[in-house]
Amino acid sequence: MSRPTLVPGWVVLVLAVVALVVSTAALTVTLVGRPPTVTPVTMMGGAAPGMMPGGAGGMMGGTGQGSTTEPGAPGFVPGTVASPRVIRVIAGPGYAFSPSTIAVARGETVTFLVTTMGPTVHEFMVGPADAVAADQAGTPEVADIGMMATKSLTYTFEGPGPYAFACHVDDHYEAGMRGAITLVE
Ligand SMILES: [Cu+2]
Repeated sequence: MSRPTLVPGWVVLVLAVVALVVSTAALTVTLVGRPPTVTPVTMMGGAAPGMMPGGAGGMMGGTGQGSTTEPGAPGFVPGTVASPRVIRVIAGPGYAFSPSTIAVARGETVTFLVTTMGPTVHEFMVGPADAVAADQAGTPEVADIGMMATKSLTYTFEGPGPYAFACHVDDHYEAGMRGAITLVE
């Protein structure tokens, strides 16, 4: 009884090894075939930060000016109340905004799309620098922006400036969670 069982056992083992080799080979082929697939994924990841100008342009397709150039640059189209220029801002991770300096044309209307990266909840306040620094009531802001959430705030820079933006959650501001707005004539 044991012999007949033993022999098929070896056969099964050999078959198992063969199957393993074949499947490994198949897996290797799959993996070898993967790089072209993996590369775009890597590119997407790498493009995420750089996506801001292009992404903003895409977002603006229907309602915005689609300008991806900076104020003062040739071809720049300032945002208007009817068609604000979209600027994407990343809050966090950590206590920082990216970008930390934003150039706007004097008088233009901008829609900030603020996305929180990381588990910490942030807010985005924009306005006259002194009001922003003091967390003055009535200063335009969007609050409670949770992880991967995006909130928008539209603001018209019609005053003399200087302008700034900040997050006043807990001690984020003191930790450096603030940014400057550069007014371009
Ligand atoms: Cu914050």
